[in-house]
Parts: sequence; C-alpha cells; structure tokens
Amino acid sequence: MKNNRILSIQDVSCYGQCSLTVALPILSAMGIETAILPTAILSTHTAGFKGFTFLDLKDELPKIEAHWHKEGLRFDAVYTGYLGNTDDIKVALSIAQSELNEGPLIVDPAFGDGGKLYPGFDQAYVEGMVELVRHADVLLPNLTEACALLGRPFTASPNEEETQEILKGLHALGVRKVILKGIGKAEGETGIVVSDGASIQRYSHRLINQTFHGTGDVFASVFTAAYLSGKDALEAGTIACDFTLSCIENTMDDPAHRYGVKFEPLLSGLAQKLK
Ligand code: PXL
Repeated sequence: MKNNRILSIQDVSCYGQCSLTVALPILSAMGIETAILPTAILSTHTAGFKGFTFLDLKDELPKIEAHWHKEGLRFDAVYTGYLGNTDDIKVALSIAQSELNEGPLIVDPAFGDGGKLYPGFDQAYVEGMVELVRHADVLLPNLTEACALLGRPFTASPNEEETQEILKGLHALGVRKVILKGIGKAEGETGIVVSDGASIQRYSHRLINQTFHGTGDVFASVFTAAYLSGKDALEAGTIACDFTLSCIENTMDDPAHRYGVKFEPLLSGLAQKLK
C-alpha cells in the first residue's frame, strides 16, 4: 500500500469534537499519516457554546511553512477545513501551491450550515474561500457553502435544474470534482451528488432530521482517507456518508451530546471499509 502522508489545515477546537480533533483520529485510524497545521486555537467550537476563546495563529503559520521548506518535507495531499480568517486561507493556498504539496488539494469550505455563516464569518471570508476553492481538486461543500461561494440565495432543497446550475458554477470556478452534500435521491433521504464536470452520480440514505455538529468534519475526514487510499470519489463519498450516518445513530439517543458525534467507538471498523 502506498505510504500516504497528508497535511490537514484547520483550527483546533479544544472541546467539541470537530476539525482537527476529528480529522486526526479518523485519518490515523484509516492508515493515513497526518501532519497538522492548526490555524487557530479555540476553547470550544463556535456552534452552541457562548464566550469561546480564539487564539489566531496566523503569525506562526508562515514560520512553520518556511521550516518545512527548509527540511524538504512533502505531502501527498492537503486537506483544509475551518480556517478562521482570510489570512489563514492565504497560507493554506500558498502551501497547497508550493512544492510541499505533491497531490490533490481537498477543500471543505467549512464556513456555514443551515443557510447561515458560522459566527465570526462574513462576506470577505467567503470571498477569500472562493480564491482557495478555485484551486481545489476536490470540493466538499454543503448547500449553504455552495450557494454562498456562488453568490446565490440559499436553497435547502434544490430541484434538478438548480442542482445542475450549482455544480456548473462550482466547476466554472475551477474545481475538478464536487461532492455536494445534503441532497437525497428521494423524500426522507439525504446524501451526496458527485460531479466531475462531465457526469453526475448520487448516493443517499435515510435522513435524520436533527442537527449534530462536527458531522461535516467526520464526512470530510473519512472521504479524504478513502479517496487517498484509492477509492473513487463516489466510493469514498459513500463510505463517508455511511460512517457519518452511523455516528449520528450512535449519538441521537443522547440529547446532551449534540455538540459533536460519538465517532470514537466506531473507529475500529472504519479501516475495514477500505478493503
Ligand atoms: O465543524 C466545523 C467547525 C470547525 N471549527 C470550528 C467551528 C466549526 C463549526 O461550527 O465552530 C471552530
């Protein structure tokens, strides 16, 4: 098996099961060596906790990048998630385009959900993300992010024509593969639409109509590991959808745990999915 070494660029939310505290265990459990570049340290994530702290690491990032260059370090892919501010987006883009990165750039825009931007993000952040997205080999947006990136009004349930328009718009930005999340094949389902610009494939499963934070990060991490392990985009997306659903099912009987999903007990089965 190829030795995959990935760089994941995201914040560290100390409490709350999202971003790097989700990406690291999942990528590791799926056999991917993972280096991290934390863009900010927050006491908790920003969804549902009040008064969280936020230490911006943007001054440190160029120093870390410069050291890696000096050491001649290389990554087989870069996977970005929640970054924090537009300066961090620029650093992520610089690394993705430098000789540090020898493989695909996988971008989870991770700036909004349910038709709204996450607290602290504004139009300038979305525009900064558009610049990163232009260079993405694979983009993993939900409908909120896809619509915002294109400057379209948010649609929770796009029809076939609207879905095609959204995908077309994202490809026009320069994205090679889009995995658009939150669209089911039938009533009562949710899932993904996978597009390479020429053809569209879909996968969906039952919809659980409750919100759990961090599920986008679970999805993106599983997708990234499966994709780097040689699965195609639909297979990787299917594995990621099924695992995310299992995590939600494992958490839904515990209303006190909506700040994240209980993915840890399910990790041991994840590597089997790559066989
Ligand atoms: O799960 C995405 C995410 C990551 N990091 C932080 C967040 C969120 C979503 O709200 O607040 C800090």
